[in-house]
Amino acid sequence: MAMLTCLISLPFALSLKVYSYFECREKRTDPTKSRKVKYDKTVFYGLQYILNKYLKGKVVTPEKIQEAKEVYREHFQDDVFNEKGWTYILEKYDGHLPIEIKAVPEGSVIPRGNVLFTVESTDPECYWLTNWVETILVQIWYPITVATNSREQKKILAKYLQETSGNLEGLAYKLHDFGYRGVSSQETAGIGASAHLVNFKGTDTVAGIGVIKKYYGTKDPVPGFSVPAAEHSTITAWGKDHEKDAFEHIIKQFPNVPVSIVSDSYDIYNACEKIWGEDLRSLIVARSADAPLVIRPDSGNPLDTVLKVLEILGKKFPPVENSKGYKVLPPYIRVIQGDGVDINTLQEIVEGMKQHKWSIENISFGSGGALLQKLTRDLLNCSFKCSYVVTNGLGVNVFKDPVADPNKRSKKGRLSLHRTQSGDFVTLEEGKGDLEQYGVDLLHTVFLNGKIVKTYTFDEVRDNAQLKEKNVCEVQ
Ligand SMILES: *[C@@H]1O[C@H](CO)[C@@H](O)[C@H](O)[C@H]1NC(C)=O
Ligand SMILES: CC(=O)N[C@H]1CO[C@H](CO)[C@@H](O)[C@@H]1O
Repeated sequence: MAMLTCLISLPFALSLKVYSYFECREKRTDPTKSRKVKYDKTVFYGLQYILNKYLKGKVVTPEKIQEAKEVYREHFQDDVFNEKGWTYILEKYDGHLPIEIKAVPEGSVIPRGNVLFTVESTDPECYWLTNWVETILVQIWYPITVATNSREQKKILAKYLQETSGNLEGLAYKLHDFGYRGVSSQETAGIGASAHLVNFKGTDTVAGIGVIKKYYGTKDPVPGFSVPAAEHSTITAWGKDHEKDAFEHIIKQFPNVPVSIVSDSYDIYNACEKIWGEDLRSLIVARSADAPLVIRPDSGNPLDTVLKVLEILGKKFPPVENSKGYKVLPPYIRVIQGDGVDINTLQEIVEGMKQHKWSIENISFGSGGALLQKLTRDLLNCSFKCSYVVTNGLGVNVFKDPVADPNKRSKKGRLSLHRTQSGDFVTLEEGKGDLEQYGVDLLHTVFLNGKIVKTYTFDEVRDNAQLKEKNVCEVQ
């Protein structure tokens, strides 16, 4: 498919270079469909993984050429495979790809509509390679989208945490990744969980830790943490009449660390009121602030359930009022809501808690499918387009501008990304960035002729994506 696109759209045999770019197209405000979350900016993350895993080093071999040739012949019922081109790469470059990729630093938070990376062929014989790598590179939409959506949720949490407690303590642990089983594959789990960890530190999707350690590296031994937790079978296996015994057994097993216990196997309200609030009360109040009981409801309307659970717990374990005038449960007891949490319900729950005068400092959230899987490339309009070619030694700016959708107009010519004096980002088209007045180009060469020439540690990625105070105010 990629090969056909480039042969059909760029058929000039004398083309010497093809230059393409990736962006998350700017959304235009459509008053009829105003989305609650605007996603004005995106977190650039995940290119380093793709380059390391799929594009660096000797990726063309005689065996792969042979195999592709056979598959293509059957697949297209024609000999369209570019055997000569691939053999040229194998012989001249020992199977390394003669392309250059320039990108913004990983973790950068860039407004939609700006160039994020560019790809160009570096050998006139291999002008066709640029569009060959398009499909795999565009898969970066996924880590970008997970990291962006997770960061928007962090903004919401930061805003309400600040308002209801006066500080941002514990923010990095407020949204825990519950998504492992809800994703399509092991690879998706690794990439998606690592993208969430750009913003947060709580995860049960341990595959993300492996991805970060292998492809980025961190100063800490691990970039994400979790706590012992009960799931339904560890409660229900005791039988319906023994929920209390199950609870008691688990909290006694973990006296010195936080322990999360799912409490809705039969009746979450009864569990909070009678079992936790009466039968086991003395065991709970004896726990320290470092080893609280974390009660996990897991069914019902998320907002109603959270409010009712807090109200019941508040009667049994009287809350204190914090400096901002919001109620906080005692340090030995917390709540985690991990069911039905997406960016919209999250906003509703924290708003509802605020209205009912509950601080969000001692509640946290878990999110699974909505965090890692319920996302598509359309959310941020991620796209890859050719903007410049050199043919017969002559550079030509190219672009598309479809009559049916002006939003899909693409950029022209060589591109560069700059910061203006007011701190905004601007993409310069048609090679204008070469003029000195715009300051340095923020796109750096990360890949050149088969080698990765610039890398980022996960700590740098996190630093680049960090929330600033003004971001918290962006939440409506
Ligand atoms: C982004 O994608 C959505 C969904 O496909 C579409 O409705 C919208 O027009 C696109 N916006 C732009 C700027 O391409
Ligand atoms: C009163 C109370 O329990 N406060 C705790 C709420 O959570 C924060 C952050 O996890 C703890 O430091 C407080 O002790």
